[in-house]
Amino acid sequence: MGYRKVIWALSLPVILVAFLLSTCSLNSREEPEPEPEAAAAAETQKETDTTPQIKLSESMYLNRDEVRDYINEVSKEHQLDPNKLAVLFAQIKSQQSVLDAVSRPAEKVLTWAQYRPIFISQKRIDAGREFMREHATTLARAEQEFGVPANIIAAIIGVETFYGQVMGKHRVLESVATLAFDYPPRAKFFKSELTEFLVLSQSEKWDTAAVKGSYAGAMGWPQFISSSYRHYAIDFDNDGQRDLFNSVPDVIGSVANYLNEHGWETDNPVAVSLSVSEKQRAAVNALQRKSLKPAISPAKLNELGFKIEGANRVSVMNLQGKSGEEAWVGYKNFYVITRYNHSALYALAVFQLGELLTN
Ligand SMILES: [Ca+2]
Repeated sequence: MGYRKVIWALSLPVILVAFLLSTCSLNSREEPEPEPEAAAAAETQKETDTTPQIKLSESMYLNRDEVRDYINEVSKEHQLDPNKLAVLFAQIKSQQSVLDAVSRPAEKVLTWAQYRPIFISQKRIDAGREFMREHATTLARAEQEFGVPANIIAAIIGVETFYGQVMGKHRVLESVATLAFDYPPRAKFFKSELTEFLVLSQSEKWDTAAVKGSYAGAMGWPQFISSSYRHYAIDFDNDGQRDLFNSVPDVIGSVANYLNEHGWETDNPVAVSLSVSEKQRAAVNALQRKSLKPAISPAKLNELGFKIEGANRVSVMNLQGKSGEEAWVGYKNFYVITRYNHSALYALAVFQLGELLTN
């Protein structure tokens, strides 16, 4: 085994050539045994090497059984070229910055008082109003077709990427592979997203290694992860392509389609703040649930003296705001926004920014 490992780790050109000439390397859990002609080819390759130099110490994915098994499986299952995949995986390495970022998402570590000003800023409000003016016709068309208000669509794009200005600098292939193979708590999810990305990338004819996004693989103006891109992105400017990186109409239509598909209720409310007295506080706090799903009957709130109407079930949130505790009631549409990002803070930021864009 040791000897074979040495062979396998000899140099990247050796690996690639051995790999390209010997497809059986992907069909076996064993370390691959370079075939004689492959070894010879590799020797020649060394002398007249024209391939880009990649430091082997930084590119170990192809050395790992689980990665080769993955390439083998995914290529069979989705008719992807295993050799092309191997070349792609030889170009990437595990990213510590991605592992650092995934373990401390803002939604998990910040209070509402800390989270809110990141997204509800005068600059983001002004830019959002400008965005709504500039794309009024498209937003109106999306609202008409999908029943989602223009200001909510604009607010999501504003919160996600400051209206297309900050779309992420990580290579999606590399960051998602890092999370798939080096972040055990969410390995299953990110392995599935990695596959979605490889399939999407092929069907959209992207340069797979070059596509950029967030540390978690979210892409374009609306930061769709690959599975969302595949299932919810639409061509809203009718040019025959779904392009969430360059086409604002496609972005607007896709966000509206996403919310619509997740159950947006046209003309129904999103959230309302509760003015809670000290006497009511404990009873209101007791209605908060861990799940974001609307599960509380409004009657329970109304018994406490509130007047909540227009829903069978709502959620109740108590958040640490700038001036103390803030209580909020979330409707089904609030829940739908959390399907975009599973966080009450996120949905409340979208809702409040949206309100400010129309005032
Ligand atoms: Ca398009």
